[in-house]
Amino acid sequence: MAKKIADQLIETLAATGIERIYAVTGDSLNEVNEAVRKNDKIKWIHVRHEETGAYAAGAEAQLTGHPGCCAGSSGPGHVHLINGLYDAQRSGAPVIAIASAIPTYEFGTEYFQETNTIKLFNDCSYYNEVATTPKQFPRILQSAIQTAITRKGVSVIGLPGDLAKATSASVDSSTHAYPTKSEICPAEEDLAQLADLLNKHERITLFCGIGCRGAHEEVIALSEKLNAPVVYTFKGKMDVQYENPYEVGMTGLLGMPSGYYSMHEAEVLVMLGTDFPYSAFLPDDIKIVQIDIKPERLGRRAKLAIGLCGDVKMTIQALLRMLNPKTNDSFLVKQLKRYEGVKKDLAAYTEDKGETNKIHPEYVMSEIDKLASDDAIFTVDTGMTCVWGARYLQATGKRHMLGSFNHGSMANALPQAIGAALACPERQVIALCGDGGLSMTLGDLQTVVQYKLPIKIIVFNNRSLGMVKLEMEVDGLPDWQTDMLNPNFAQVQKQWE
Ligand SMILES: Cc1ncc(C[n+]2csc(CCOP(=O)(O)OP(=O)(O)O)c2C)c(N)n1
Repeated sequence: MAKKIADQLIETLAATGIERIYAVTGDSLNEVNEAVRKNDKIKWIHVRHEETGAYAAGAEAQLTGHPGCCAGSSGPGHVHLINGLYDAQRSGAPVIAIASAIPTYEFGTEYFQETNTIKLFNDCSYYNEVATTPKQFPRILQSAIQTAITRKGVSVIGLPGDLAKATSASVDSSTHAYPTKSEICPAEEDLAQLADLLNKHERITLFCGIGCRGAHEEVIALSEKLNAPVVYTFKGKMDVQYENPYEVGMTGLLGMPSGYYSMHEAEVLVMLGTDFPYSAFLPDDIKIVQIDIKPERLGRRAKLAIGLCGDVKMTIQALLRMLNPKTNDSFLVKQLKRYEGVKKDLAAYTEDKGETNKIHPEYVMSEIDKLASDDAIFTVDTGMTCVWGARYLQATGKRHMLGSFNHGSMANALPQAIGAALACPERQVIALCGDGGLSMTLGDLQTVVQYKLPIKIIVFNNRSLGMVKLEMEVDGLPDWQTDMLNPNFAQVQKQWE
């Protein structure tokens, strides 16, 4: 029997290794739903809000490195995907989004549920096309997958309902994608210039981002050779902090004085795999070096003495043999001592002060850190939960922490936990939610129940939009419209079970 376009789509996605499509079915998406029903390699995950599906697909991609997939039906269905897709795009998560659409013969007539998906998704994707003919579809699909996996971001395929049920056609171009892996290292003479700079200065600090993933040993070797304190970003924390005698904490809005001063009291700051967006926290009177796999990022946060394009692991491996080991460790010792003081101050918030009917969130977070398994996946909502997570959840080398770190959207923790629990069923998943955040995607508590996902959901119920309340206080504004009347969240979940 002739294959439909919808079947061709699902077979190709399955062959790419995609195991789930997060979606809410309906109208033009029903053919895709039916194709999934007939295919035993791929599952339909029926979320209650498409935004949840996009976040869950992004979480899968961030944890596994393989593309995630989500879908939304015509108009409002795919409009709902957008916040999660922005987050995936900003997080470097390969995600394929199927935006099903009105029939091709109605395009441009202000038809029921009509949107222009190319205009709609342009700012949150690397690839964004609408297929209109059977000959064109497999080429668009292949390009979408190829782009998502190589550029690490979102690809959107507009799929009109009439095309989804049309008979597929064969094409001469490839029907599958080619995952690529390149080894990128700066040129020898550029590394020699960097080595010369580092050999000439005494006080050097490393500032490590998520680009240091997989380069733990190399980062430690570099800091050891240079007696350099290691500061890290929130995104880099889980990959850098553990078994690291040189770490002095984070910097930035959620950071610590030890991280800040280690960077500001240095002579040279080496930024490794970080595009940390807050320039105000970077020193402007010392030499800054930036090494990043994406050369377009070089210099956009600070004036650089040297900017190099390279993979962190390979670059450090090549650099190490050019460096003279430092003998003076006074700068490092000073920063580590300051960090000890910071850790003591942070621990003070977790002490039991004997108060009744009050649980301090710092205490809760530090207890969660102790109780969580060695390879737990934490998801943290944007808001104060991020602050407590940044400070009290410790890296082990096997744990992961997901948040909406670049897009900064509320209500990410529960949806990301759903993706994490489905993609990594053998691992403990802990969603750390704000009450504002959880309320936004409350309906998807039911997705957790429906799929029997063993997610531990903790709600930091301060009955307010806490972080914004704080922002208002800091800005001298009257606190206004931040209080919330909440349900008993545990009861909500129980009633639905
Ligand atoms: C979708 C969205 N809306 C608004 C904001 C602005 N914002 C940032 S944090 C925050 C408060 C979060 O409140 P809650 O989830 O209760 O967490 P808390 O800070 O109280 O821990 C708001 C409104 C945002 N980042 N994202």
